[in-house]
Amino acid sequence: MSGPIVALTGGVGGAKLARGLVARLAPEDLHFVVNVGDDFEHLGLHVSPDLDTLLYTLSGESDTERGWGRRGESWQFLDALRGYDGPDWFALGDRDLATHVLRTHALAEGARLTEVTARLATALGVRHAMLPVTDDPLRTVIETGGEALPFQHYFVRERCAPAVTGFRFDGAERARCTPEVRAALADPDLAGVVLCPSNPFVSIDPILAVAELRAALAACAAPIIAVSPIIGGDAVKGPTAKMMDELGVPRSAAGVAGHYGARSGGGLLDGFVLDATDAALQQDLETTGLAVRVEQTLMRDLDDRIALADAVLAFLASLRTS
Ligand code: FO1
Repeated sequence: MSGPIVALTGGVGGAKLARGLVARLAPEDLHFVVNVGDDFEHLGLHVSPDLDTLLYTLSGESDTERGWGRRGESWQFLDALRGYDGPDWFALGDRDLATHVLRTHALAEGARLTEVTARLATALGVRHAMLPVTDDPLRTVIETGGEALPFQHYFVRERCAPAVTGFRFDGAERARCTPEVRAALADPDLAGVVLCPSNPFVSIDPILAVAELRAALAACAAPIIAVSPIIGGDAVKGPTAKMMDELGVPRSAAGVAGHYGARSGGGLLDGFVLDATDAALQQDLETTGLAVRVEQTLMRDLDDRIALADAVLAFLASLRTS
């Protein structure tokens, strides 16, 4: 490897590629910049779902069947909460609770989210840097025809049912990048940036909404690529495809590529990774100024994750030399 890679990631799809990258790159060669727009306060606890998804995925602690939370979970706290008629729409498992309690306590004592995340990661044996994009409050709000919903209310309580008309990233205009994120992107040896196959609207865009982050990407000489979260017109998981329909964005990998845009046309990306199912889109995408690579992007198991990580690293290497 010729220098470190920065990977921008949000939920489960991003964490799968992250797992593959971790298998290939040493901790000093890989930094994750993670969405905090999903964060919220629930029952006085600071919950950071995307940081937790990455933490549990990289430490082997994730419940892969449920798709969120910790494996081997028990639910005594939730049952007791129900006994008080407390808010049980957001399910906090007993083991998961330890993460939120510790995080909330450390933040109240004055720690930065970056610091408490590093402490949790180290304790669970994760050696690669998991960097929240900002330590400042940044909250995704889903605009619907009716009310505007805080992200978790839309996603978990309403099960993504309301039609989306737009997004707000409250706090983004005041949020600064953390010094750790700034340093990772300013590294003169930076070998590339990858936008993981996460939801572009609610996992990656809140990261990009931090002006300093966006400026750092625009200034970076290293290639920037994205991996499509859409395969054959559908999302592997989550509401990305539904959101595209509701927003009038073409529901295809090309819609995602167009959303980010080619650097040569004033957008963000130098390259885009398409699934083999969508190979027919390659030529059209290349005419927009993007380098395109066609790969098997569906990650069913660890081998798939590592194979996609290898393809991403080879793509970045080819863009560095071209
Ligand atoms: N997702 C659900 O669908 N239902 C839940 O009750 C739920 C609880 C939960 C608790 C802690 C945590 O870190 C995540 C949790 N998630 C839950 C997942 C999460 O809210 C979403 O998957 C992400 O925000 C979207 O990336």
